Amino acid sequence: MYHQKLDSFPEKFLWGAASAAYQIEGAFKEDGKGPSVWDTFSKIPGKTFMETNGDVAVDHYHRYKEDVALMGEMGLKAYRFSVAWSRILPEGEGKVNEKGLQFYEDLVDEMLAHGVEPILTLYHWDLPEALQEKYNGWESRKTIQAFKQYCQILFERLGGKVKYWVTFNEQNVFTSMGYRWETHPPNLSNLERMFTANHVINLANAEAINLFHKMVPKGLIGPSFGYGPAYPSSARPEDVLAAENGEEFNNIWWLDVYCRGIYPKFVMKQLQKLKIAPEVTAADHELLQSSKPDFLGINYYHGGTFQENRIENKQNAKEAQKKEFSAIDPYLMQPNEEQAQSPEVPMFQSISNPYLDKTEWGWEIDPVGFRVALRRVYARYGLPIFVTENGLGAIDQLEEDGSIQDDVRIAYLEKHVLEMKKAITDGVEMIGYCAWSFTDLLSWLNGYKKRYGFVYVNRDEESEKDLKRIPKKSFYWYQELMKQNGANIMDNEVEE
Ligand code: BGP
Repeated sequence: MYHQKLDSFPEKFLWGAASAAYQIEGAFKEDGKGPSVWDTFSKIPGKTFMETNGDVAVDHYHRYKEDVALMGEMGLKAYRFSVAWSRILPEGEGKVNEKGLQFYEDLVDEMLAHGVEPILTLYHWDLPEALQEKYNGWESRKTIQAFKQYCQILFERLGGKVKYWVTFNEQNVFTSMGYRWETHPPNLSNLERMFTANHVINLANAEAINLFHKMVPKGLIGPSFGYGPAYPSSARPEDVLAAENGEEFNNIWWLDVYCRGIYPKFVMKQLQKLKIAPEVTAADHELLQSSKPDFLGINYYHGGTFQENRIENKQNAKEAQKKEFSAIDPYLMQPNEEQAQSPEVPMFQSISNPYLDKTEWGWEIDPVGFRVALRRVYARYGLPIFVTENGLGAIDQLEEDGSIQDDVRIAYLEKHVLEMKKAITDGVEMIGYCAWSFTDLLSWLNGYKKRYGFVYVNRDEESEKDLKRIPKKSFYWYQELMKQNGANIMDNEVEE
C-alpha cells in the first residue's frame, strides 16, 4: 500500500509507556508481600547478569508518587503496569493482604489524578512461589482456581477505576523460557511439561476474560502477545514453507487459541504425533470457545527469518545448534543438541536477517516489520490492537552536565511510530501504543545496563546509588509527540 498522505492518529489514541511489577517495585518482602517465583529464581547463581534481582529494583513501591508526577509532567496519556499477585495473595490463594491491594489502589488513584489512564496487567511472570511449591504452578489446574480468586479481588476493587486490563504478558516467552530453555522460572527443560502448562494458562486466560466480562461490563480486556512476523530467508519455496512453519509455531499456536478459541491444526497434529500434545477435554474446548478478548495486546521488538532445515540433513541441523544466538533473546532461541527432536527442528531454522541492523544486545531493528506485524495480526483476527510494548534497550550515558542524550532511542521510536501510522493508514484499528518503558528498570536477565526508559534511574548493578530520576532527551521528544498526537511524525520521503 502506498499513501500520499498518512491518516492522523485517532483522537483519543492512548500514548503510553509500560512496566512490570518485578522490574520496578522492589520492596520484595514489605507490607506482607509473599515471595514470587522470580524472587527465588533470580537468586540461583548464574541465572541473571551479575546476579541482579528485583529486591530493590528502582524502588517504585516507595517512589510511585514521584514517578506518577513525572508521567503527569510528561503528559503521558496511559501507563501500563502489572500487579504482583503475591502482594495481594501472599500464599497465591486464600488470605488477602489488604496492604498490597491498597498500594495498587493508591497507584491507580494517583494516575487518575494526573490524567493518566491506567492499564493493568494481571500476570507479568511473577507467580506466587507458594503455588509453584504446592501445585507445580501452571502445570496444575488448581492454579486456575487461585488465579480466578486473584482476578476477582482485583476486578471488584479496581474494576470501577481501571478500564483496560491485560491478562497474560507474553505467554509465548515465559512458557518457553521457563519450561524449555531453563532461563526463567520454573527453570525446566521439558517440552511435554511446557505444553501442559501452556494449555492450563490458556484455560486461565479464558476464565479470567469470562469473569471480567461478567464483573466489569464496561471494561476492556485482552492478552499481550510477544509477536514477531516470520520472514522467509529467500523466495525458494522450501524457505517460504519454513517461514510458514515458523509463523505457525511461534505465533498462530497462541493467537488462534486467544482469538478463535481453537488450537491450530498443523501444530497440534505434529505435537500429537510426537506424543507431547496437551490434553484438551470437551469442556476445555467449550471454555476456550466461550471467551473472546476485546482487543489484542501486541509487544513488538522484532521478527524472525527462517530457512529450510530438514532434520535428515544432519549438516544443517548441526549448524543450527552451533549458531550463536544470544541467550537473552527470548524470541529467537535455538534448540540444543538434546532438543534436536523438538517438533519444529525439522521444519525451520532461524537465521540472522542480513538487511537489518542490530541493537547492542543483538536484537534486530525492524520498524517495517512492525507494520507487517500489525497488518498480519489485524487481517487474521480483526480485533483492535493495543501495542503494549515496543522499545530500545541501550546503554545510556549520564553526561557531566546531568543530561542523557539518547538520540538512538528517539530514532528507534520515531521509526516505529511512523510505521504504526502507516499501518493505521492501511486500515489497522488501534487503541494505543505503550513504549517500553517509562523509567529505566531491571531487565529480567540483563541487569540495569540495558536501559529502556524515558526517565533515567541513577543506579547500576553494583550500587543502588541515589536512585535519582532524570528525564532523558527522549522524555521531551515523546512529550512533544503526544502534544501533537503524532502529527509531527511524517514520512519525509513520501508524504507532504
Ligand atoms: C519483554 C517483556 C518485558 C521486558 C522486555 C525487554 O519480553 O515483556 O518485561 O523485559 O521484553 O526485555 P529485556 O529486558 O530482556 O531486554
